[in-house]
Amino acid sequence: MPDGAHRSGFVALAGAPNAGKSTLLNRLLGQKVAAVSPRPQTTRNRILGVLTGEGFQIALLDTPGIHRPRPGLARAMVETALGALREGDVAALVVDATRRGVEEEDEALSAVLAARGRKRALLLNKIDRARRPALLPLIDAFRARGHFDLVYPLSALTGENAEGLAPALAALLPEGPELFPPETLTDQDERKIVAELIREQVFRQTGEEIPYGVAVEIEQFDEGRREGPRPLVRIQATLHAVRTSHKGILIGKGGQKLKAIGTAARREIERLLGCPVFLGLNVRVEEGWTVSDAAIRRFGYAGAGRGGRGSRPPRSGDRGGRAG
Ligand SMILES: Nc1nc2c(ncn2[C@@H]2O[C@H](COP(=O)(O)OP(=O)(O)OP(=O)(O)O)[C@@H](O)[C@H]2O)c(=O)[nH]1
Ligand SMILES: [Mg+2]
Repeated sequence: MPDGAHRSGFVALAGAPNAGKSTLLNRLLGQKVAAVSPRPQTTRNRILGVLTGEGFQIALLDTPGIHRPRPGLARAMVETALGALREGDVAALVVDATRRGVEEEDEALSAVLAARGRKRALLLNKIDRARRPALLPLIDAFRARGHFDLVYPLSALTGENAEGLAPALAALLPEGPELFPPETLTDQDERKIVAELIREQVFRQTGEEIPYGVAVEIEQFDEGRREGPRPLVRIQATLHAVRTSHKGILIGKGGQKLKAIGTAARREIERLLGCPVFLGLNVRVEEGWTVSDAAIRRFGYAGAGRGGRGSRPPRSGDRGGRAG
């Protein structure tokens, strides 16, 4: 920082589904820790990424897209995003700059503006695809609805103008020491990232409502041979489908679909782990899990902030998660 003070704090990346929050997190960290897909509502958890630079440390929180949710998994996801906004020193609204204007019901904008006492940043993403003349009116439209301490256009995908973002965000943070050891990259352990990389391929390779009903569970993560002369990590994972009819689609004719998901996921996992991987996938049906509080918790999608426990009694639709 120019004034020589060390700055540190939390920056919550919030925005509508598909705005590019997770792409931005991966870009800023220089490593893929969050799943990215062309479909909205890919991210289900808060993901911490730590960016340690010259004179600053930024704790970035990637969050699920904020939208008007129905009960169940979607509601849990939006609550996770709102919780992260309350924790951040900076509430950063990530906006798809190719959009025409501020939509009347921009839930993400309202949530960011409601984060009182926080600094606010407007990050206009996807400028590689936006029409330049349309950017200023778009910025004006957002500014007319609330104050932003920083307005920053960039492309998380191509990296255009991305370099200056970290120092610009750091300038909004309070003075303070590092919050994490400088080598920290994320709070997601390898197993968790692996599960997300598999789920990402489900999002990329299946259509309609299929990916929204899938949770991925790592059953086995055997790294006994990771350091050996012929390194190999063996991973066994289960895709939990919300409906019996989805199971067949996930497996595909002659197992083709599951094979394609597994092959693409394995490539990403090998890049992450830096060694060859055996990936075994199987599909199980966990009927109705997306509307079961117990199952949502079991798959790790609830209680992202404090006090996420016990606030609601079990409901009759709750099957308690012993299916399959
Ligand atoms: N052209 C372009 N596409 C982008 C950019 N950033 C992200 N995308 C694409 O936008 C889509 C959504 O990206 P994500 O990073 O998954 O978006 P998100 O905001 O995390 O979405 P949710 O997790 O669903 O809320 C993907 O297809 C990305 O490749 C960008 O700067 N330019
Ligand atoms: Mg995301």
